[in-house]
Amino acid sequence: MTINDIKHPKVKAWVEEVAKMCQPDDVYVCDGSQTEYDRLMKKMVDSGLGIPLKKRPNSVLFRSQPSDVARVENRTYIASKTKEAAGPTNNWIDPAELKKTMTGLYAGCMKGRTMYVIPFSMGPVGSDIAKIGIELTDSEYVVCNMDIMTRVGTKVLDVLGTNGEYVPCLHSVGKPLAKGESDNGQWPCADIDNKYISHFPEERTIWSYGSGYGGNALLGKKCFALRIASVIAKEEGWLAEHMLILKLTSPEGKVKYVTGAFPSACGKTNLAMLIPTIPGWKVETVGDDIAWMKFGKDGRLYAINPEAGFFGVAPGTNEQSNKSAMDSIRKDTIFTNCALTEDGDIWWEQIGYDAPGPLVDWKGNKWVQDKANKAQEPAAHPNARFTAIAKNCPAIAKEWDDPAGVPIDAILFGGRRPSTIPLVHQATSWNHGVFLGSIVGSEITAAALDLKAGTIRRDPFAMLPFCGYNMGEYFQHWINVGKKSTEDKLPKIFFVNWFRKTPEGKFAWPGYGDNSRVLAWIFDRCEGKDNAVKTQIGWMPKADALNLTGLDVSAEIMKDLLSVDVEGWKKEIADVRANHYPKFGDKLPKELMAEMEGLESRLNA
Ligand code: GTP
Ligand code: SPV
Ligand code: MN
Repeated sequence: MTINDIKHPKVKAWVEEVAKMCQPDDVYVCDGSQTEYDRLMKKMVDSGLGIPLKKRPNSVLFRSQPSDVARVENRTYIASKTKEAAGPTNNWIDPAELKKTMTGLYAGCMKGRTMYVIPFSMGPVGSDIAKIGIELTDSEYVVCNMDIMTRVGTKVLDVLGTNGEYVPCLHSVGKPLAKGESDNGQWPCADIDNKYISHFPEERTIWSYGSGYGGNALLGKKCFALRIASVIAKEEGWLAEHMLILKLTSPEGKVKYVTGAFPSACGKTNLAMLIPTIPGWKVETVGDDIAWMKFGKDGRLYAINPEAGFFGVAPGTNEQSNKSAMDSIRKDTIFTNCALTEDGDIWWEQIGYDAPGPLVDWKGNKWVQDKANKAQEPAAHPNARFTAIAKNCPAIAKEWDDPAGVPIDAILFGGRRPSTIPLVHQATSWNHGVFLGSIVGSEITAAALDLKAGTIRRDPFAMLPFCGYNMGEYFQHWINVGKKSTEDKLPKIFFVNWFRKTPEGKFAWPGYGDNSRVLAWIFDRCEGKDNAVKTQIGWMPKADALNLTGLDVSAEIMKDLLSVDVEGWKKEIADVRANHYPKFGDKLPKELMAEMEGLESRLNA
């Protein structure tokens, strides 16, 4: 389709204006068809960017520049009119200044390339809950990934009509081509100091420059469905969250729906696709990364997954840890920064078997596995990813794309915490749960490029990199949401930690499928079963309330996992009081201060 197929005058004018600034050779409007996807994929294979995988039908491997493998948090901006609106945890630049800088970068940046117009819907096309975006990009990789991750094409333009609302999303890799030049196997992106992932919340606009990586470039995902949507959600009284959504069915056939916010690379995809190790239980996937939750007429919170695919962490994914993900990526998948085998398949660390021979690693170099060398560089980047179609997941729940959403019974918070935080505990009220969300901390993972992996940082609600406004106001919004309904209808809130370590530095809890044991306890809590004791920090499992049949964990370790580490918690709260909460100044809700003081006095009693 061409620009003249756009019937929405405002969209058309904007596309023309951007084309004038970026000067692409062509403008092409995406129809979202398979033919279009195949043609663009072929173009990338021909230019040496993509490597078709003989072992996986319709699947292609990409290797990015080593500087473009993850989100860049210190190049991500919330350019609200005031710095205060962006808050203490976001990078802020005055919007006029940022636009000036970026307009300079955008000038002529698409020369030698095609500018693609991607009309996309977050949520089922045409449903009340869905929101439309239009991404302009000079990257075929972005078009193909957006095709999988969102609903793209003509049908979206039809819904948009001549005056529908949309979020304009502008993206360029920032690498114009000279006449006759091709990418020639070189992943196009700007150098690291020239990347800008910018959000203009008042205008509901996104401008991204210089990166081709997922979270920086697939603008429907973190930029729109979290940063911009969180601003809209605050205004409209709902929640846009970095959460998985799962459907949990008990052996009796009863169903509960659970959401969970864990920071990047902390286990959302795995929990959403879990295969229980306890008999009779079933987990099905509704979403693995983002949840939009709105109140139904019945006063309950209903969640939808606004995405249509999974952009999942590859390393650690194997038949044991996540069989459903392995099944989802057998075909129709885009792999990024995984290693390549000689027979045309992907490989990564902890894929469940040794490298079947010499590999080409994610940097494009020959790599021979040396198991004796514990310091060997990994063959796949730790943040290597797969982009897979949700419908290809065998564990997908039948209601995964129901525009009505699913009623949420429980919300989990968690992160990678080697000590202090027990395997599971439950908040005693909504506000206590909001308090727990506000103090989430985690060891930093490889999902962001510019942070030091391994150190612990606070990542409230797993939203630190994704909240589009002042985090103190975001806390208040969560408190306010609780006032819109009653405790019996609101989801119960839990804090989980699959990542406790033993003194030897091994994971104390086996995790993955065994997390179903914790989910079963949570299910029973939601049923009102008498399976918990009240402790200083909240409700915890009564002795024998957690099903441990067949579990290979010593009684001593289980005791550690399920008791209150009073001294550890005192340190935790001292850190919240001294270092975390003061950041929010007078934006910190008084309810959270009260929760913190209550916990302090219970720990000191
Ligand atoms: P994003 O896509 O970055 O938002 O991450 P995510 O929260 O969906 O994380 P994901 O489920 O992809 O897990 C990231 C890493 O954690 C993978 O390497 C997993 O193998 C590992 N992991 C997931 N669940 C568990 C668990 O229960 N225990 C342990 N030890 N590791 C886990
Ligand atoms: C995350 O980092 O939380 C992701 C991957 O889910 S990205 O889409 O790149 O943000
Ligand atoms: Mn994520």
